[in-house]
Amino acid sequence: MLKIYFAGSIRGGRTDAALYARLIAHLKERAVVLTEHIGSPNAFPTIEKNMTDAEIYAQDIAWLESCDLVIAECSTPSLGVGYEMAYAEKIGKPVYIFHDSSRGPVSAMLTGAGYFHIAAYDSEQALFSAADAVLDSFSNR
Ligand code: 6IA
Repeated sequence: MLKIYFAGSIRGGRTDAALYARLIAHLKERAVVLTEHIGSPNAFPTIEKNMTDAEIYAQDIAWLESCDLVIAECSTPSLGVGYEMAYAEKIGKPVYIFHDSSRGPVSAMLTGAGYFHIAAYDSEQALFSAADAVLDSFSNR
């Protein structure tokens, strides 16, 4: 099964946590999501309590190295997600970035890099359809 590294804001702000959870559930119908905790309603701060930051970093880097593709929801800006995007680019993983069109453009460091697949969506259904199209393109490879 396709392995997806899903990236979404944790310490950057949990405004979109419920949306991450719904998107992750949707992706899991067809793929393995290595980082499904990102959508957990309690991801911050309760479930951090058993891991040091160094352990979190090491685990996430290992998952990034082993994934087939990265999907990031970037409507809430996050330093950690930005770091993961740059890391994924350096190791050549395909990265698909989605953001809510009503909440402004994403960083020029992402749009300007020329590496990332970036798509704005105007409804949750549009987001799911766009994600489905990404998965379709991988299953047909
Ligand atoms: O700067 P941020 O915290 O917003 O960065 C969020 C991104 O960094 C996410 O895409 C995650 O992949 C990664 N990240 C940040 N904190 C954690 C974390 N905390 N666990 C896993 N990935 C994290 C502890 C929660 C865990 C024990 C379930």
